[in-house]
Amino acid sequence: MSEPSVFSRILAGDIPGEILVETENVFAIRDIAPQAPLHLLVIPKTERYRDVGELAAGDPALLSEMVAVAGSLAAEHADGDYRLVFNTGANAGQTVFHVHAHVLAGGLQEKELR
Ligand code: DGP
Repeated sequence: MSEPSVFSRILAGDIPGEILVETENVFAIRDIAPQAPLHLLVIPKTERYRDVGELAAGDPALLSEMVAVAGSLAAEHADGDYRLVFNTGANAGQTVFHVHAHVLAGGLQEKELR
């Protein structure tokens, strides 16, 4: 059994992190290194899926729930418009192999939209 991911440790309260929303299946936190005025992470509670490809193949309803939660958070914390980013693979910048969606919003600047 591998070690819990950093996100699971936040959910468990083992390391600090504000949980903005929690449902039966997903939760959301602020990214520790924000790249936009609003930068949240929406994360499934299960660590079973490493990336969005695995998640889409294995549990599309869970992926759908993540998208819905992202939209609700963007409406609650920004103007409702948002980017949803899934870094997939180390060469694309993925560092945590517990699938998560980056929600970027809040008056994005041109450099954030590239
Ligand atoms: P990615 O590069 O797509 O795997 O994104 C991982 C993100 O996780 C990265 O943007 C920074 C964030 N992150 C890593 N460690 C922590 C942490 O301890 N707390 C919080 N809030 N975010 C973290």
